[in-house]
Formats: sequence, C-alpha cells, structure tokens
Amino acid sequence: MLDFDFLCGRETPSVAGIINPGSDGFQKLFFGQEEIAIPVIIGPATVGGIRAGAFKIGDTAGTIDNIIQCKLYRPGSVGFVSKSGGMSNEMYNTIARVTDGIAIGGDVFPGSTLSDHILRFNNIPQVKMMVVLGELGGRDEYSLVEALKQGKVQKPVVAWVSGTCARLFKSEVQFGHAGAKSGGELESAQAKNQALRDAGAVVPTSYEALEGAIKDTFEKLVEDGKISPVTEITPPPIPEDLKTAIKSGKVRAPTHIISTISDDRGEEPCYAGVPMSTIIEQGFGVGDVISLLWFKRSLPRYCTQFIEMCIMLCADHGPCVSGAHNSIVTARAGKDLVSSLVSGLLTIGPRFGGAIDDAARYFKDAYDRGLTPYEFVEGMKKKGIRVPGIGHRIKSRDNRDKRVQLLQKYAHTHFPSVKYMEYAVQVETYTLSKANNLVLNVDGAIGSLFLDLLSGSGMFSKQEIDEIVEIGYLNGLFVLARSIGLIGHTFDQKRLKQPLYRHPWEDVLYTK
Ligand code: Q5B
Repeated sequence: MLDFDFLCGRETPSVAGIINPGSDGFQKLFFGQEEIAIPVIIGPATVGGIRAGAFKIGDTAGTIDNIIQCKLYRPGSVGFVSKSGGMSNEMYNTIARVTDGIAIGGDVFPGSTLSDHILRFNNIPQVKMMVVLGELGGRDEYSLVEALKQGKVQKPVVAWVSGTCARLFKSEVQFGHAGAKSGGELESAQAKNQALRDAGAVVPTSYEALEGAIKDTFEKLVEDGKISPVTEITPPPIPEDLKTAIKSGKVRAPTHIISTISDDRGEEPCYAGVPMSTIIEQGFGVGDVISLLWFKRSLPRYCTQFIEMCIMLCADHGPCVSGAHNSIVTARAGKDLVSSLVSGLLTIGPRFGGAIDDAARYFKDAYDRGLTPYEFVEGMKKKGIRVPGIGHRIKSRDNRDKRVQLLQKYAHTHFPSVKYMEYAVQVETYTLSKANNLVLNVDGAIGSLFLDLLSGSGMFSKQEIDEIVEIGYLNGLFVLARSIGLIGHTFDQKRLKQPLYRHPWEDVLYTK
C-alpha cells in the first residue's frame, strides 16, 4: 500500500495504522526510500479495495509490478465493480488502461451491492462507463437490472456474470465464495446474464468475449468524444529492497561487521572452523573452546588444561572479596541475576582480579629488557606504579596462596619453559624483602605463566604474543572464572531470602 502511495506521488502515506487483532506496537516500513513506523491496531479481513491513482487498501491488485502493468497508479474512465476481490485482479488486467474499481466481496450478505456502486459511479463525472463482474448465486445482479430498467443508469454498463459452467455439473456446486452457489434457475449465471442484457447492459456471449466488449464500448465513447484518452504519465520507480537486489546480483553492499571466530550459518555452528559435533565427539573441554574462540586455534592438551585450571582456581574466593560483596549486596537489593552478576564484575580492575594483563605486560617488558628484579621494582616505584601481580590483602610469606602454588607446580611439570614465571618469583623474593604481603598473587602467577604458555608452546608468533599482551586477553580468564562464583553468590542470597543489606553505622568512621 505504501509503495502504491509512493507510485501515485502521495506526499504523505495513506496508511495510518495496521489492522491486526491481538497485536500491538509499531511496524517499521518503507515509504519510498524513507523508513516510517506505523502503529499496529486492527487486522484486514479482505483482499481490500483500490481507487486508481488515489488509494489502495489491503492486497488488492497484487504486486507492484502488476499494479504498474494495469496502470492503476493513475485514474481512468471506467468504474469497475466485482463480486470478487480475486477476480478483480484479472479484470484490472483486462480493463488495463481505463480502470477505477471496487470489489464488494462474494459473501452471502455483502456490505454493499453491485447496483450501489454502479449508481455511485453513475454520479462521478470522471467515470464514463462501468464494468460489472457478477457471479452465480444470490440475486444482487437483479437490483442492477431494476436500476437499468428504471433508467437510473445513464452510462454504458458492460457486464458478465461468471459461473456459466455450473450447468455442466450434475449436482449443485459451491464455488469459492460463500454466496457463489446457484439457488435455482433465477440465480444461475445464464439467467442473470440474460436479464442484464434485456435491461440494456452490454453482455457478451462468453467470458472470453468480455474484453472485446469492454474495448468496443470504450472505443465508441472515444469516437463520440465522451472520453478523452488519458495522457500517460511515467510512475516513479519503487526502490528495490536491498535483499532482493543483492539476491538478483544487481547491487553489492559493504558488510558492517567482520567476524572470524564462529559461524552459525551452516547445518551446525562452528568455533574457529571446528564443527560443534567434533567438539562434542572428541571430548573437547572449556579450555579447548576458549582456545578456539579466543585464540582461534586448537592448543595442545597441556595448554587447555592449564586454561581450565585458571578458570577453576579463580571461580570464587569467598564472599568478602570486592566482586562477591557487590553481587551479594545487589542480590539483596532485589535485583535480578544479570544485574547482580554485572555489579560484581564491575569491581574487577587493577587492584582486584584485573591485574593479569598488566602483570604480563610489565613482567614481559622487564624480562625481555633484561632488568634485574631490583631495577624493575625500584623503577616501578620511581614511576609511582605498584607492581601488578604482586601483593595481597590476606596472603603473605607465611600464608601462601595455594592457587599460585598449584599453578606453578602444574607449569613446572608440563610447560617446556617457565622463564617468565621464574622471573616473577625473583621479583617476589625482592618485594618480600620489603613487606610480608608482597607475594606473587594469583593475577601475577597467571600473567607470568601465560607468557610462558604463549612463548613455549610454539603455537604463537612473536607478533601474535605481543598482540595478545597489548590487547589484553588475560583478564578475560578472571572475568570468566569469577562469573561462576558471582552467579553462585547471587543464587545463594536469593535462596537464603536475605533482606536488603544496610551497612552498620558502627562500621563507619563519621568525621569532619
Ligand atoms: N605495595 C593487592 O594491597 C593490593 C604493592 C606495593 C609495590 C605492589 C596491592 C596491589 C597490585 C595489584 C594486584 C591483584 C591492593 C590481587 C586479587 C584476586 C583475589 C583477591 C582476594 C581473589 C593489596 C601497603 C604497602 C604500600 C604499598 C606497597 C602494595 N602492593 N608495592 N607493588 N604491588 N597489588 N592485584 O594489602 O610504603 O606503605 O606506601 O595493588 O596484583 O585481586 O582474595 O582478596 O581471588 O579474589 O591493601 O585474590 O598489593 O596494601 O595498599 O596498604 O599497601 O605495600 O605501596 O607501601 P594492600 P596497601 P607504603 S589478587
């Protein structure tokens, strides 16, 4: 309908709302090249109607190509009324150059009659002749016969009542429409055609001859000077939908997103080219999936096991750490899972859990430049930067972090080289000489050991390692791991039906 409006040169769309019972909201549609939002209110129950060159409602007249072929984008001189919307489409084609019509529907009790419209057309000066397409069943055509007999219609009427084939059937036949069932001789197509003919309508001998009858009547009116043939106009081209144009190879459009890690378009999703069935059948674990989706390659088993160890060891560290505390407070404020999770995740940063990338960056830089632990730590101090990966609130020389020890033990057994981790331990030895709690923490252990994994596995070029460290992949391990714990804490609070958290006054130092 909007394309039709555009074709007719309307400046504003004729569609104010979309009728669709049970639905609401807005639908986004094109009006020419511009997108508009139309409210959804009620729903169409008919093929619709059309006034050539002015207004179209519903699907009547079919595709835009058909509408253009039938020249319905501009008014003509023929008023057309039919008992069927579907049959109208065929008649639009037949009448082609000169149409202006409406379908009244094939129901037993239609809302308007053929003669209603013929009399209306009779009063429209622009309409010079009328075409009627009736059908067997009902007596509607006789109201037109009466109007013709009473001289109420002054313009030529070309009519045809379809359904003459009904007589070929031995029993009574119900055609497509509810009202298209002959209820006796008077309602037959033959009787109604004869009555219309007798009343003065132009009625051909068959449907095939209808086009000729319309043509002859139209040409006579032109000859008599009653119709001045319409000056043809070229309708504006309707912009083609991008999808259709691309499909037909007419246009090419740049994509807006590049993706290299996964593809869900085939029979089964693939992670970095590995189909889901392979991942399951070959018993891949979370470490393998992370290898594929983060590093775009399958890493050796000892590497994926190390990744899984990091995830398991960092999944939670009790309810008192920043992330868990935030998630707990948020869950107790009645917020949903995602809000509680995100509230906890947002605490991950340079002091809490998010020091892995910086630890890898600084340890790598210091080791690769050959700095002694003393030069490195004192250099950082001069710059006022705390060494990432060093120091803990509760862990110390005498209370070592078991997670760090487990990771170190695994790496010593499985990694070809642990040079970065050994350097980090030398740094720790130096920082411990300053304070008891300046231990290599879990962030520092993962940061240095991942450098060893990247350089020792032989699976990454020097450039790729630099890129991974520069982009900062490794905090992702803590984010992913700790999400497991934060979700757990959220469920725990909800399960325990904990009330709104309020921090006690006694625990705040109020001072001026
Ligand atoms: N000083 C972690 O600080 C903490 C120093 C340092 C040189 C350092 C601190 C720090 C680097 C960031 C880091 C990850 C904030 C930690 C984690 C996960 C977790 C958490 C959990 C889990 C602790 C006292 C004196 C001061 C400081 C000096 C401290 N750190 N000097 N390099 N790195 N580390 N974060 O204890 O002379 O008195 O001014 O920022 O790696 O987050 O379990 O809790 O799984 O959830 O509050 O394990 O080390 O010490 O701030 O009072 O400092 O030591 O300059 O010297 P603290 P502060 P001064 S793992």
